[in-house]
Amino acid sequence: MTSPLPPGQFLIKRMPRFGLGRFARRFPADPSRLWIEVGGDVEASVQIDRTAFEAMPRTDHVADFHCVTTWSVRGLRWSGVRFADFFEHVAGRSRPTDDVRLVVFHGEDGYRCSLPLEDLLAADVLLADTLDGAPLGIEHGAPVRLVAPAHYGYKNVKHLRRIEFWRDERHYRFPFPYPSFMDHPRARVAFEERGRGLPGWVLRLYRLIIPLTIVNFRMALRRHRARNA
Ligand SMILES: Nc1nc2c(c(=O)[nH]1)N[C@H]1C(S)=C(S)[C@@H](COP(=O)(O)O)O[C@H]1N2
Ligand SMILES: [Mo]
Repeated sequence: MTSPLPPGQFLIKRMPRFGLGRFARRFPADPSRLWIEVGGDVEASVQIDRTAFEAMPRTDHVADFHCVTTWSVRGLRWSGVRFADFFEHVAGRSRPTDDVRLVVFHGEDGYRCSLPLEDLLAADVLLADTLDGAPLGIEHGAPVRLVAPAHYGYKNVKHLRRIEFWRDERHYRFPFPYPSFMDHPRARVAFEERGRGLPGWVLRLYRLIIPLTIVNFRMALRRHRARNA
């Protein structure tokens, strides 16, 4: 695995707990409870619990991970359900309208992000519940997170609680108070689609906030663990 890193990225050894500052202090109430609601432009909403999730075909996938702020980690070993298989299962039960094309992922911490359905059907896109052979911890998105390695980290929503299928963008907004330029509709790492309306290399400036963000997220996790000990 010595292929060059994508444009503007640099390598770090260990995956930190990371995200937008507003979500540093928010955690799932019960990270062991797998419960995903499926809704949007569908005929019927459905709920996926652990039993339903575990009945779907499982896949392993090794991938690098690239945060939009320019850090990357290599060779993460995820396992879970391929999004395409999940979609086939839920589409059968919830019957989305034929023209859905946008999927919105909601985390229990209030974070949300969207990707085109077409991008999510790629074979390397997973709903992952394990990382490097162990159940996903709260730092990396328990109970289940999206893993879409061709897209920047911010599309890889953690603590999944709700997935919506929509015909258009009307029902979606990047979480307040973050400006929409921070959210590219596809955010493909290979094309440096870091944000919308600005060349990707300009947003390499995000690099400046990495150290503070890592410390902020680490301390918030430590306090959370102390409170729940
Ligand atoms: N629910 C939720 N998902 C999220 C975030 C978040 O704050 N909350 N941050 C995103 C960002 S910006 C990144 S880089 C990755 C970080 O994943 P990690 O904490 O496992 O390293 O999660 C993404 N998914
Ligand atoms: Mo990120």
